[in-house]
This record gives sequence, C-alpha cells and structure tokens, in this order.
Amino acid sequence: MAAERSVQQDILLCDLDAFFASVEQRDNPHLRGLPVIVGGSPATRGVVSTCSYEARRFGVRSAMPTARALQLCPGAVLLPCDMERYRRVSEQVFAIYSRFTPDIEIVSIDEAYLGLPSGKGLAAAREIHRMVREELELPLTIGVSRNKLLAKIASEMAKPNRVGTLWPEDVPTLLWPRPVELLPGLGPVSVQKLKGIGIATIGQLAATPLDLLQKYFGSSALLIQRSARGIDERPLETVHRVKSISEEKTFPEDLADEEAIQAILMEQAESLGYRLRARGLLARTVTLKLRFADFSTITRDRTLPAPTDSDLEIYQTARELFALHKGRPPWRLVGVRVAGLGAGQQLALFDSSRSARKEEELALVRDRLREKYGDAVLHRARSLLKPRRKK
Ligand code: TTP
Ligand code: MG
Repeated sequence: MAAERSVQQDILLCDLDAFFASVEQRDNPHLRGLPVIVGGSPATRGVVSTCSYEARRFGVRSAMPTARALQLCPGAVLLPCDMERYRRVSEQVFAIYSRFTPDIEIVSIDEAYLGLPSGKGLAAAREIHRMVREELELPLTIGVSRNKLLAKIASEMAKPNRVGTLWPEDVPTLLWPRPVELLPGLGPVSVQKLKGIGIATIGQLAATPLDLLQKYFGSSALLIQRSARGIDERPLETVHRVKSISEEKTFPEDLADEEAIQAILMEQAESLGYRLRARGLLARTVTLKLRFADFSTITRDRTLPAPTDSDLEIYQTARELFALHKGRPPWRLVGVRVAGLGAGQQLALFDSSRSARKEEELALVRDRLREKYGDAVLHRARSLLKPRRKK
C-alpha cells in the first residue's frame, strides 16, 4: 500500500480554449467578443478548424464545412489558419508547463497531460492557469485528478477557461449521474448500443455486470466498465529530453583509408543533421570518437560558434577534429555525437547568408526525400562538397 502511494501522481490535462481563434482574438483586439472562425475558404470547400465560443453559440463546430458555418453565423469573421504562428504560441505555453514538471505528455498542439507529485496538482494547476493568462493572455482549461481519464473528464466539465477537479472519491456523486456520452472513447455507435440496453448514465454503466457488457462490446467490455468506474492505469507517455544524439560505426576490418573515413563522417553528419531538424533541435557541440587498432579510444569535442542543425557544419567540424586527432591508421571505429541540445528557431531564412540558406534548403529537400524513400537512397555526392585537399 505504501509503495503504491509513493508512485501516485496528480495528473493535469491542460487544453487551451478555442485555441487558434483565441490566438487570433488576442493578437487582433478588434476581434474580441466577435464570432471568429479559423478555417478554409468556402470557395475551396474549406472546413472549420476551430471557432471562438461566440461562434459556437450559433452552432458552428470544428470540421464543419465553412460554407455551412457561415450560413449558421453570417456575421462571423473568417480567418485562414496560420499554423506557424499557432505552433510558436503552443511552444510558449508548453514552456510554461515545463516550469512545473518534466513529466509532460504532448497530446496535440493545444493539449498536454502533466504529472505532478501527489497533492501538488491543484495548486500547480491554478498557478499555470494564472501564468498562461497573464504572460500569454490565453484562455486555458485544466482538469485535475489522479489519472488521465478523470483529468480529461474534469477538463470537459470545467470548460472554458477554468480549473476543475474530478477526484476518484467524487466519481459516484459527480460522474455517475452524467450521461454515458461524457466518457471519452465511447463513440456514437457504442452510446446507441448502451441506450438500446437501457444504460443511459455512467453510473448505470459502472454497475452493469461484465458478462453482459461482453456480449455487446467483446474485448472492450472491461475497459469500458473500468472507465465508468473512473479507473485508468495508462501511464504518461512523456518526452524525455534527449541530451545528445550520436552515430557510430565499427568496421568489419580495420580501415586505413582516410577518404573512406571522411565519407563515413559525412554520412553520420547527414544523419545527425536530419535527426536534429526532425526534433527542431540545435546542437552546441560536436564530438568525434575514434578507436584505433589497439582498441584505445579517444573522444574529442568542439563547441561551435553558434548552435546548428546543419549537416555541413557538423561534417566540417568532425572532419577538422579528425584531422587534428587522427593519430596513426588504421582505425577500428568512428563516431560523431552532437550535444548541448536546445530548441531550435524556425528556419532563419531571412537573416542567413545566401550559401547558408542554400544549404538549409537543400537539407530540407533531403529530409523530405528521406521521409519518403528512407535513408539508403540518399547519400549526397560527396564531390559536391569539394573538401579542401589535405596536405
Ligand atoms: P481542440 O482542443 O479540440 O479545440 P479548441 O481548442 O479549438 O476548442 P476547445 O475549447 O473545445 O478545446 O483542438 C485544438 C486545435 O486544433 C483547434 O484550435 C484547431 C485544431 N483543430 C483542427 O484544426 N481541426 C479539428 O477538427 C479540431 C477538433 C481541432
Ligand atoms: Mg482546445
């Protein structure tokens, strides 16, 4: 029992209200208080991404064709989706969350679960709510409980712009009288099935014998019954911060060819650059690892003048380290590691020099190809790089 206590956590579900529309209203004060729809144009059969609560009063909803939304609410202001901006704002919000805990599961651009030490959740939620309001001027709803399911339901019940709790001990009084539709994960088909057998409230569902539920829901029955009872043991799927990323290669036979080593360094740099860009990270240091024929191993690192995610810069640094520390051939292993990782900026397309920009564009194209066709096809002709001839 004591052991179970000690691992118990409070769980917060933080979900921004009408997220894209709230960002637009924040940044254009004349839109505040107005029905705002963010989505595609009716001319191109666009759909609503989201809408302000003012527009929801007219029945406008996410995923509805914009044409239909404008019929329901002719006075609405329609704005295009500015994903880049919403993504930046989302990062600022998540950065506030990370002041409180490293245990963060990112669900979507505007939704995350946070794990807090048991007993600290509600106070943290109030503080987060205040900071997001004061620092970012955005409305946020936070549901607080002991598991993900109840935290999510707590947020649904608290929306908009509030902190709400649904503790396990309150399940009978607060949850059981509510309709089964409120249970996340129960789709309209399941709800209809339940109604067909006379189950309308979550309390009725919680009290239904398992074997009866199994007749209708098969292997999902237990999960459904446990949800109705407020039980959910799913752990947080947190993104633990990576401290470094590395690539290394041990040769089947010791290798004495310097050109071949450089080619491998190039491949490794390309792979590291790709992995950094895919995570939106920049690296501050590059480390070269070398193992010699006698198994002795060295690592040598260099701090870069500025953080980077460029294949070329990682390659050049690794190659220079190799030139300085290569010792005597042959080599048995070569590796490159990048560390000192931090969040990257959006591509600095405007303030970088022409050639750096070309390099960034090239890297982006390569990344797309790599996603499409995998690694193997993609080894840029090394000759393009024209490495300086060694003395
Ligand atoms: P949600 O959190 O589902 O919606 P919301 O934040 O707009 O409103 P709520 O107050 O109910 O939380 O989704 C977050 C964002 O994701 C939303 O602002 C826009 C985007 N989105 C779409 O682009 N299409 C969709 O169908 C949905 C549901 C959301
Ligand atoms: Mg939301």
